[in-house]
Formats: sequence, structure tokens, C-alpha cells
Amino acid sequence: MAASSDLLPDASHATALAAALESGRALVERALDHALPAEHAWPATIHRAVRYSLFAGGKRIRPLLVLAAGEAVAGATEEVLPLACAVEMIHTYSLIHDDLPAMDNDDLRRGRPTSHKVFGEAIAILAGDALLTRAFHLMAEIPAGWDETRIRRRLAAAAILGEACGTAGLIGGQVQDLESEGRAIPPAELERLHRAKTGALLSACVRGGAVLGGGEPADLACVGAFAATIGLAFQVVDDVLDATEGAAQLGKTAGKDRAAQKATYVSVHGLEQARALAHELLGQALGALVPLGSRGAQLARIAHLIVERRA
Ligand code: GRG
Repeated sequence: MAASSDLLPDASHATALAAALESGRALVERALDHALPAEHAWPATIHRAVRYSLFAGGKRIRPLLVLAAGEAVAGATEEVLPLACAVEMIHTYSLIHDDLPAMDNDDLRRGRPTSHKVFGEAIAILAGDALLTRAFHLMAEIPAGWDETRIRRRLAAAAILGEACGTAGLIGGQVQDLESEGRAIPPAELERLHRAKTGALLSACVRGGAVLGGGEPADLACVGAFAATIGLAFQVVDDVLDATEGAAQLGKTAGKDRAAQKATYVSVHGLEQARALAHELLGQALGALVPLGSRGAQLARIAHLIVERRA
């Protein structure tokens, strides 16, 4: 069995990491392009708006997690690719809606003016809706001739995704986020908010990818433990970056959490403790992968990327 330290990247792994991430990203870019109507398809405005936000240079961490989770259970890439596209569509929808005047009212996202600034509020709302709808449409497009096992896996992954987007996940977290502005919340409530708003979708990427890849129950338990931990770590790091980096680096307005008096890991625990917690969570996540041996290497690399990123 591999020790968790075997999963830590050294210098020789850095090149492999960059190459593997780049080829994963290229695969996802092509699949996303293929999964959406062309920019000029009727009615062109909505497709321009959808593509404007989707192809604006996101890091694609969620689809990469889906691909890596499939790899961790020795699943085929073609089985997990629809989910990889669906999670990026859903993530982009949540960013478009989060930036709206009725929510965070932001002008900058992924280094560009936000959707509503370019297309107006109505089209921005519809672009988010279109992405959410297309994500589940894509998951439901089951090719003719599939056997029952593959259909069941696809349905199970769609259910995991649906739960993560709903009131127990993304939506619930966003509601609590809005209701927490300007008031101090206890650490347990903050953790619940972060796990719902950000962790749920990241966790669904990993668990859904493993289900689609045909993971055995023991493998699913490992990736499930990894998923819960890395999902929380992602948002802790996001809180740190919001407090420490500028807009040019982040591609979005910086320092917004403090300006909006949002409860974050930095405001509740302090910067150093938030950083320490992110590294503690990384250690736990890597530990959860140990039983998978080398199959978990790509998940481990992405976990490092999540915690050590600067944007
Ligand atoms: C409006 C339905 C709805 C939900 C909003 C996800 C969310 C809930 C709001 C987005 C704003 C925010 C700070 C979310 C936390 C998740 C997060 C850190 C998003 C940024 O993800 P990255 O860094 O972005 O992966 P890129 O652009 O690289 O894809």
C-alpha cells in the first residue's frame, strides 16, 4: 500500500502534472464546444452569452476532478466526460447568477466584464438557466444500446449532481451566504455554509466521476472521504485568496468578502489559521487516497493544485 507521502508531487512530478492537466483541459474544452449550440444558432444572443462566460478561461478544476476520479477507479474517460462538461456548465451558471445585481453585484469575472454588464440582466439570467438546463439534458442523453449497468451509473451520477445543486448544496449555501452578510456566525455554521456553497459541487465531481467509472464500494468510500475534505479546502483557500490577492491575479474583484462583511475562514479564524487549516485538510484528503495507490495520483495532484493555487 502507498503511504500518503508517496502521493506528494516532487519536481519530477511537476512536469507530468502540467502535461496531464493540459491534456485534460483540452479534452474538456473540445467536449464543451461540441455539447453546446454554435454561437450563431437561433437565437444567437443566448448562445453568445453562454459561450462568453463558459469560454472565459476558467481553471476547469471541477471537470479535471471528474476525469481524475474516473481514473482513480480505472474507469474509461468517455464514461465520465459528460459529467465533466455538466459540472463546468453548472459552475459557470452559478458564477453568472452570483454576479447579478440582486446577488453579489459584481463587474468582473474570469478577467472579463460580467455577463449582465455585457448582455444585460435578463440575458445573463437566461444564460445561467440555459447552462443549468443543458447540463442535465447532457446527462440524460443516453446512447441507444447501452446496457442497464451503464444507464444506472449515469442516473446515479445525475442524482448526485442534482442533490449538489439543490437546497442542500449550492442553492442552500448561497441562501445562507446572503443571510450571513454583516453578522458574525459561529465556526460550525460557517463550515456548513462552505460545504454547501462550494464543497457540494466539488464533492459531486469526485463521487460522480467514481460512480460513472464503475468504482467498487471500497473505492467509492475512499473518494467520498477525499471529496468532502477537498471541497471544504477549496473554499478555505478561496477565502484566503480573497483577502491576500489582487483583482489582476484573481480575475475578479478582490477583497469583496471584507467589504460585504461576509463571514469567511479569514474573518472567523484569522489568516494564518485559515492557511494552516487548508494544509491540514490537504493532508487529510491525501490520506483518504492512500488505499487507491497510484490510481489516486491524479486526484492527489489536483488536491495540491487546489490548496497551493494563487488564483
Ligand atoms: C447563484 C445558484 C447560485 C449559486 C451561487 C457557487 C456560488 C453559489 C457562487 C459563486 C461565487 C463564489 C465565491 C463561489 C464559491 C465557489 C468558488 C470559489 C468559485 C470560483 O471557482 P474557481 O476558482 O473559478 O474554480 P474558475 O473561474 O477558475 O472556474
